[in-house]
Amino acid sequence: MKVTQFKTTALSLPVEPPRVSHADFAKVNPVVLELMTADGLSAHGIAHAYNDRHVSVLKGCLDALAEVMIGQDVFRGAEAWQKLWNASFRIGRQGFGISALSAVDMALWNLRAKALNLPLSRLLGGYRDEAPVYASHSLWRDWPIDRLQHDAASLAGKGFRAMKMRMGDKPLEVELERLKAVREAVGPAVKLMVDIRGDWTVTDSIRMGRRMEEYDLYWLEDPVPIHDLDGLAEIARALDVAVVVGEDVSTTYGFHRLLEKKAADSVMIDVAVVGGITEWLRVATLAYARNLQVVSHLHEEVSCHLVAAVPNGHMVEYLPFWHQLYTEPPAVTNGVLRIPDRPGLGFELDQQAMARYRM
Ligand code: SMN
Ligand code: MG
Repeated sequence: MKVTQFKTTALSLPVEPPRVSHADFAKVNPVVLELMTADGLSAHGIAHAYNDRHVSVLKGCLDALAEVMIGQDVFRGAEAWQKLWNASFRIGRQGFGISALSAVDMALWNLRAKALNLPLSRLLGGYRDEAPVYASHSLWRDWPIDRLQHDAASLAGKGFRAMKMRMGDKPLEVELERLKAVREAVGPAVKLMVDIRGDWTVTDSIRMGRRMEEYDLYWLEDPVPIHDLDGLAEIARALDVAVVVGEDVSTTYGFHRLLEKKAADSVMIDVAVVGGITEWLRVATLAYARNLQVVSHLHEEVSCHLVAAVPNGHMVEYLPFWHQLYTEPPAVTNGVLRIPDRPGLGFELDQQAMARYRM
């Protein structure tokens, strides 16, 4: 079975309410890649930007890499990945270059699972048929304390058993007060995480990590910038609370360095940053060899399959950005996302919505 055609569609979707974490974003720009075969099968993968002006660059990378797949045997996945990797040399192996490669790899896996009439998670490993999620679509940096408390309690009321707050822009004492307020709002049973997006120093992180243990912090994410692997290792060594990093790390090579340095207690992998599903699974195996769990970053419609496929899959990040694009978007019940019993991703594009948001 060979790839005969492809189509890329650039979209512009509102993000409501606008999010403030490390950067403000009120827009998300998915570029959807659809791969087609001569037998009439088609399957999609997604890459995204957060800015209307950036999207043509991303679409250009995707068009250039998808082109390489014309005539590709769908069931020669490792060969396909290597061809994409070779072709990405001048396009770039970080940023939009690797996002584009990732989207092509995603679409290929989706196509394979559809051709075999299997849910993707089962083709990839089939460890279980559901994945626990954590709520990541609320509790932003600019929420006042009363809104933090209200939204945290409401998430817990909807059945979320884990949730993540954003921090990093305020004085440390203020951040502690905010964590305390959220802990009070949700009670002791809910897992609470904080994401700093690299805005603290090593000293801040160690001091704060220790004080946050009083509020039973479940993990501390990206306390310092990802390029400071020595700093991360120092923080991970000093703290009892788990240090989780990896959302900005691309390829097995990147994660190999991170793990060699012992810069993480648990690894976060973004399927659109790491190099697609092929590379996500390789990194999960690297982590498995060190008895580390893996969590996903974004893309819950793909990530749920990945976390459910591997024995060290821990949790799926739930941060819907483009649910409007699916006829039946991923739904969370009691803090768990059930893998659809449908072929491939099992989330199909709504072509009317695609037309509505097309740029
Ligand atoms: C994050 C990263 C990119 C976009 C939105 C949010 C954040 C997370 O670091 O982990 O969710
Ligand atoms: Mg993060």
